[in-house]
Amino acid sequence: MKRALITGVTGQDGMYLGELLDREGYEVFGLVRGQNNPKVGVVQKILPNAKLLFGDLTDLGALLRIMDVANPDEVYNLGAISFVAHSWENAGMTTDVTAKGALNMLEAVRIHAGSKPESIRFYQASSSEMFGKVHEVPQKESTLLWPRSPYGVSKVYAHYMTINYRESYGMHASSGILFNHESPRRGIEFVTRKVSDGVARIARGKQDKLTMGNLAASRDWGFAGDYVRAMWLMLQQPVADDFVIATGKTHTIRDLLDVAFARIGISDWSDYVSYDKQYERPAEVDLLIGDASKAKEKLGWEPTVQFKELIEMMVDADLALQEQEG
Ligand code: NDP
Ligand code: GDR
Repeated sequence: MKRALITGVTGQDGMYLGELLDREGYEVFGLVRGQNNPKVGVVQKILPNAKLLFGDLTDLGALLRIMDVANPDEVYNLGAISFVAHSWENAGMTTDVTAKGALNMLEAVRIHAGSKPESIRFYQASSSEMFGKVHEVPQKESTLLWPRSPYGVSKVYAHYMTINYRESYGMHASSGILFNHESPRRGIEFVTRKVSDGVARIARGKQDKLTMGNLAASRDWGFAGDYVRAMWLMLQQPVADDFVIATGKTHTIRDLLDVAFARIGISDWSDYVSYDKQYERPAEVDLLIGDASKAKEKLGWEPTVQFKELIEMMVDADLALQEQEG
């Protein structure tokens, strides 16, 4: 039975990945931070077979202890401060967790693997935010990185550190440059879930309006369930490498509002959406659209869920949740 360690198991991707690895017959270990993490109950319900280990990405000693307990064949480093807007106000902490946390994890894997650095396969959760002020459309693995936030800068550090450990120590370390991916498990702070939740509340008469920031930004949105499959496929390759994972289609926040409101029968949402400057960012990433042809060719990976279906799935899930809550 293969063993896998997931950092960030309490996050959106951690839960989907844990389910996939469980189906594939792995023994799954998940890193959980904090002394009383409120998401433990949810994870235990979704991943009843997973073993939860307690520690923090900023604590190398804890990570070394966790590596001893889990003794994994594969490590998926998904843990991060992942909300871009939050990263300006918490730049130091974002650097400690999202950048140096990845270094700590690479070190823990390198030290645990000893004389066989290639024996543990490592996945780093890199991001399309590394492209930032884009220098090429669409963005691919070789596109110049120009991050626009403390989060993006931290991800660039972790990305190059992963490549550096592969080149310096011969580790089987891969980076997935994943574009935005969403699901009903997406955190409420991110724009898709904020909209699906808000629209469901408006439909149920619990909320009057949605207050939003920049509606002109474009994102390449896919489904998280598809994207964790790409992570796993990367670690099944004989040689470690870096891959862009994306749908190749881009939509604005306005398009997102169109689809979400249409799902509850509202075609003109202008009366239901207001603007607040607080949701604007000090520097914006205007346009993201990925070219995942390398992943298609080498991993056989393709997305199965398109934008409209994804947003409708999220609105339907939030409508059901509102119904349950009464
Ligand atoms: P989430 O924000 O849902 O999950 C982040 C996870 O990191 C949570 O489990 C969180 O724990 C954990 N974490 C935060 N700080 C620490 C810490 N100090 N020590 C240990 N764990 C910590 O993110 P997603 O699931 O959406 O994303 C997974 C990864 O992929 C992240 O690294 C993200 O940056 C990256 N990514 C995501 C994309 C997306 O569109 N979703 C696209 C590209 C990259 P807790 O629950 O306790 O807060
Ligand atoms: P992003 O996701 O920054 O792309 O990072 P987010 O959903 O937060 O923002 C997407 C775009 O929507 C605009 N926007 C708003 N965003 C939020 N959150 N709230 C609003 O009210 C709002 N109004 C407009 C933003 O300005 C932005 O342009 C996500 C995270 O999952 C990262 O961890 C990951 O690396 C990248 O995707 C790829």
